[in-house]
Amino acid sequence: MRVLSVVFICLFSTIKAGSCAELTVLPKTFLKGIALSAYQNGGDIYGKSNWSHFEQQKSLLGKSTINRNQRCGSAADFWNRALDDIQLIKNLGCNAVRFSIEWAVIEPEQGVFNEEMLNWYEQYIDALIAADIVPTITLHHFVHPQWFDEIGGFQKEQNLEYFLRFSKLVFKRLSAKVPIWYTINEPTVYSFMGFILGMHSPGKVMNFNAAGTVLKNLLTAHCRVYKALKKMPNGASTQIGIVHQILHAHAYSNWSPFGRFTAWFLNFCAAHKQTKKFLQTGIFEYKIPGIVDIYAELPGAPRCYDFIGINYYSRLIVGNKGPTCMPGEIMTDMEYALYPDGIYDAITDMASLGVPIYITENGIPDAKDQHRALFIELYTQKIYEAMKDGFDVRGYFYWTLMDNYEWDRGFDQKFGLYKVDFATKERSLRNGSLSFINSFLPS
Ligand code: GCO
Repeated sequence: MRVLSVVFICLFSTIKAGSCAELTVLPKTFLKGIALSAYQNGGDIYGKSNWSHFEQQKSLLGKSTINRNQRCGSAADFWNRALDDIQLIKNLGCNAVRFSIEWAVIEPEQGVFNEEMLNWYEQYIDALIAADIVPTITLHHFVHPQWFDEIGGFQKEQNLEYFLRFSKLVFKRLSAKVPIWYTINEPTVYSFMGFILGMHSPGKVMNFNAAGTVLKNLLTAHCRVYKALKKMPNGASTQIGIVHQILHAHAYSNWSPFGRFTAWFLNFCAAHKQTKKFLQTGIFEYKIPGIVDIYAELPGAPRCYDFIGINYYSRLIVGNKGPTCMPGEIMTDMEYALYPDGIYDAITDMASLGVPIYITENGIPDAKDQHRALFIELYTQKIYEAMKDGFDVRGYFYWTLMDNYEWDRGFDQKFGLYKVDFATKERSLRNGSLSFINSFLPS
């Protein structure tokens, strides 16, 4: 049935967009990769990060915030198996990988830098390059040293200097070998999940002032890091950008005031509009009358990115008593359905910033491997379509290589192209992943 629907979709898009074959012509420089983050794949070696701290914390109700109290531990054992896993990345036909440098591992104690782990990263990068895989680096992927949070973390603008110092140190060491750098992963998600929903570190609930301040400071940090790295050796020849998540909420019915209010509220907190405006104009406004009023200007912001990274999964449908999708849509294991049109819209939306785009994350939680193939086919098809329509998409990074620690969800959400048996850490390719192998084939 699934095969039939894929054939049908292909025929349909043939009529609409020319021919299926035409869609496979790719620029030679196109990056096809997988995205991962070191903590989600390997945990925190020294137990000195905000997340290893947060995992021990109880919520206001006295319970763990993490689903079934699951701890990240060594996750899929990234730190021991990363070199062997390069072959798995190769087997998928990738020519790039996005991974994070864990600040908590490089600077577990304030001002003490871990030379051994910098060497480890350098060896990993060398091995990727030797395998013809382009390494691309995220400097902050939700995780940082606990000491940083103890002095106020991103809530205090004066603390940004510590993130800047770490970023410069890593860039100095690795930039000769790494052409693409992402300063911060999903500032909006960090702010929303950590300071409004309380489901991510540091677990603050409904603190709009903190959420807005942190978002402003993360965007400011991005700009400062961008400017500083650009001035360093290799700065001019590397591409530096930010990774922004797009997840719009829509009311199930326009007739439902509750649905419309919920959608508005979620969209405010997800802060897409505020972030895009900041990147376009340098003006940051985070305002709900009577609740929060934050305003800041950073006139240089529109010149602070060489590209934009988009993380796109789906949209949220809210205000319905039943399933959180529109009738007939296919659900993933999270609260969202397959919605491939959304990735096209996300590209056109962010293209107005006037810089190239990388899809830095896209993937499906699908434990039974029922919809993975279809998901990948439909979404990658939409990206091709956008490229054919002239949008400058330079790469696609699938989330993720293997099953990972999905923050407050623990290990239950299965995003991996490879399934991980967490008892033995053994990896096995999922059937649905074949469609990733067949996507973005070099022409
Ligand atoms: C995020 C992150 C990833 C997630 C992925 C799947 O969006 O939260 O960048 O860390 O694991 O997006 O939800």
